Amino acid sequence: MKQVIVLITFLIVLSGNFPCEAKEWYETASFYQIYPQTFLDTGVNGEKEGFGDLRGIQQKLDYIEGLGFECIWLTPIFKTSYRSFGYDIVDYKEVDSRFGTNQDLKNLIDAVHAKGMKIILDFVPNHCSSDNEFFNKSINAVEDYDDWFLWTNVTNYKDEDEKPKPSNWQRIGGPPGSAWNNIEEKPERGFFYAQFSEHMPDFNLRNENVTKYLESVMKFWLDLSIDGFRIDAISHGFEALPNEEGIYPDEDVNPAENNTSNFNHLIHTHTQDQPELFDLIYSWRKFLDDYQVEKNGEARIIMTESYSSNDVIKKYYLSADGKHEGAHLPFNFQMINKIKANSNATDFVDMVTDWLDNVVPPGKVTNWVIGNHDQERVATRFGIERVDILNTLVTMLPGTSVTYYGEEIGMEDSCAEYAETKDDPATKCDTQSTIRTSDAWHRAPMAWDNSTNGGFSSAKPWMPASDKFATVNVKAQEGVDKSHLEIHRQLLHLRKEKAFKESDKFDIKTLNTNSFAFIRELDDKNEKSYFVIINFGGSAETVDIKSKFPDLPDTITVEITGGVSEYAKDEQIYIGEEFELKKFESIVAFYNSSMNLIVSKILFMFFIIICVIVNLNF
Ligand SMILES: [Ca+2]
Ligand SMILES: [Ca+2]
Repeated sequence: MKQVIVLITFLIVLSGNFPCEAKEWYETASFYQIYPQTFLDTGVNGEKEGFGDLRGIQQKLDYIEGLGFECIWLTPIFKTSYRSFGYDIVDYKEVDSRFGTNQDLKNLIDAVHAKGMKIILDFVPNHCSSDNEFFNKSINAVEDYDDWFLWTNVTNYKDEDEKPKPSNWQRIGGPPGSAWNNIEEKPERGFFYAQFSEHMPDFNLRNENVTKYLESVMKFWLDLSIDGFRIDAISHGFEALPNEEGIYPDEDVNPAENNTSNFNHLIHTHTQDQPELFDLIYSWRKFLDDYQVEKNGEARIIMTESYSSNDVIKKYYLSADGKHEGAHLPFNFQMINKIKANSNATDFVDMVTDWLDNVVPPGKVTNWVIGNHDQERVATRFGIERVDILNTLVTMLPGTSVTYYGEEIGMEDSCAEYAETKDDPATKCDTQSTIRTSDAWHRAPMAWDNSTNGGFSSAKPWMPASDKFATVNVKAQEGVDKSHLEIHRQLLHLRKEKAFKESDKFDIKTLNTNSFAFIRELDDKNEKSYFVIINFGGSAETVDIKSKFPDLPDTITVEITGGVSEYAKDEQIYIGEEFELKKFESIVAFYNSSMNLIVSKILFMFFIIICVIVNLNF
């Protein structure tokens, strides 16, 4: 028997084909985030009105698939009051008529699945629209609905205008102010809590009827074949309970933030990441896992949006005792939080290693995000010359990648006049601060070509197109060597290679002040492994790669480069000595260290033979 085990081990080692566990689709998928109202307007309701729709997305599926994306995430498309563009939901089970119908969504899901891709929806459990019938019933204290939201008549705090409030809790969106609001016509109802806007009251997630309803929403869309949910603003799900006198606890003032109008002026110990939140996430995970088993199918996933600290994000993944699974993919916002235009190589390496070593539990999957509908676009934040670098980083690091629509062509933020601002928080700001506080700028129409409004719509778009659309658009870059679009396409297709789907070894190190590099290596050296070199800095740097990565071969072969690089595909780079990286240069190269493998195989065979000879009991 012992000899048989030795022989099998011997053959596996010799073949280089190590058995590996099959991965679920989400573990390596590349996600494409679409903001539907600015993607493509097809005139779903008879004529174009400058508002994108589901049929527009379906029309562009060949484009999305051709780029190599594997999953689409749609920001909310449900019946909305349009004050927060979809995040204020009036009916969770109905597609808003501007986007189309439930049947249009079903058609889109089927078309996505026919291409072998996945599609997930946004799920907004923290709050709904103040126009939602549930809130209306709650205002009127209709039986069983009176405590669907957080109501109180107890006031223990006075705001800056000496007006009594239940506590000092602040809202996030728009101008600074209390998160507690009144209904003028119903003074007897007292105050209701709304983290984001008085038009978006927070649900009382301790009410089982509310969580049962939310679960029914998930089931509704799962039954329509949706593959999962991105869960919005979930860190705000629960708030601390009032004491026996009904008094809500004030939050402590943050001594590090003197600006009282900044949300971080308070330390949000009572309104974020409350203990009950994690049990709710674990219950959703179990619900989805049960659904998967019931349907005998692939994973239905949840991605959670939380900008919380590392220790808290760990709990989003897994309970402390390891017994309860949480979100499949808690969003990793480290690139957004920690990387600035003046970040250096150490910042990048620390950001990546800290996340992988200290946050992601063993066996769990990470993800990388550089932008979304709440952030300045990459080209606006870091400069157009860094677009390829950041797209390379997001797609080549281990785990899943998330790309916000338009980043593949290096789109910039729009720059609308104040009068053209539409979102609720921004319209309440003064014109000066609006320029940078409005999220609408990051949600400009997709630039398809240089026709009217970038080809998004012949009607006036709800947000003006970026003024760069005449040159920065899909048509201008399609098929053009070293365009952002073609580089992104190459990166996404390369991601499908074994080294990225299954890589066994990842190692990232600084090379110089602004240059860093990482490897994606397979134990099976019959396959290609990859080496990614990036200079984030605005000046050339000389790097000595072999001193940091001594096991690399002296020569590696270029696969993909960013736009500034002069290296061509399949060109050999000699890294046995120092060489110069251009400013903003990024290089993805491959190598095959099968020679090293042959040596290790011989050593292993030798070890086995010795073991058999001396008849060790192993
Ligand atoms: Ca439309
Ligand atoms: Ca809440």
